[in-house]
Amino acid sequence: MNSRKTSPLAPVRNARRLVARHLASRRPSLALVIPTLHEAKNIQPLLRRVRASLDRCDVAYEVIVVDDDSRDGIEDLIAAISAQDPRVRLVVRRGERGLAGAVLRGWEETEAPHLAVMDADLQHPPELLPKLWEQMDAGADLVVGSRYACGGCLRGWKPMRHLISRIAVWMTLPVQRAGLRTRDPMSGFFMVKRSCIDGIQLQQAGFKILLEILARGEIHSVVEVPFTFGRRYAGASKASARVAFEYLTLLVRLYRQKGRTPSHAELELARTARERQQEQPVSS
Ligand SMILES: Nc1nc2c(ncn2[C@@H]2O[C@H](COP(=O)(O)OP(=O)(O)OP(=O)(O)O)[C@@H](O)[C@H]2O)c(=O)[nH]1
Ligand SMILES: [Mg+2]
Repeated sequence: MNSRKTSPLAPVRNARRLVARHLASRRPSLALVIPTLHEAKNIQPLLRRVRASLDRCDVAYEVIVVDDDSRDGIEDLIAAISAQDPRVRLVVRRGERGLAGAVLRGWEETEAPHLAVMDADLQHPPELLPKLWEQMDAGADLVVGSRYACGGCLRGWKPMRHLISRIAVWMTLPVQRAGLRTRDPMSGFFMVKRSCIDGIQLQQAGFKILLEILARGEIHSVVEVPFTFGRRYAGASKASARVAFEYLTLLVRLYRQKGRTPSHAELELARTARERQQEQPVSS
């Protein structure tokens, strides 16, 4: 006789697992990448909230955590979650570092037509994901979770960090395209259509991947969704002098390339011409 007692919650858990497996068999339309470096303490609460939020949206999604070989137990934590919900998976990069590179690697791992990114330390509220998706689904090319849009704010920052951040944003104005400017071009919380960045070689170093997408992507519409940037839940910040240096390097490169990237108006003209060509009847 089997003397092991089964938990009364076991049928509920099994049913949840079956639902997750069924949902995972759908082709993902949205892939959310979460870059991690020593974030094991944050990953479980984060993934719980991310899944609860995205489950409320009518979208087939997957979550790809890209870890740079932290060796802090994150592999086991994610293996346990993936066993329940195959929509969550882990990619470990060995011998590589860099937030932007990790995000690009995660996006390479998926064929989803909509790509997203958020930090792992819960400074980006997972509960905002449905709002971002709503705008994507309505047709925006790029949707930015914005700390500086009307209604957004920063919690717990020292005045000096606030000032530096404001100056850094102000320095991006010349490289942002007129008509497509966002108030938070350095946000790490956004969604973008894959087709807008397909074929563009983006910089692997540094933190500020959004700025480069704004400056070089084939973007026609940007929507900002305000949010409150909270405090890190656990663990230590990875922002450093090196990150600031990499930001300045990127900015200099974008200033130099400015004349060579099409403006918003030029992109619109090219799109209209393309649409007209497609509309023309094929003559026999
Ligand atoms: N894979 C990978 N992820 C990274 C790397 N550097 C940072 N991250 C992740 O990128 C996200 C943002 O890093 P944070 O340290 O939170 O940077 P921040 O939010 O600008 O700084 P704080 O406000 O001080 O937290 C977090 O999820 C980090 O774990 C890296 O080299 N590789
Ligand atoms: Mg952070």
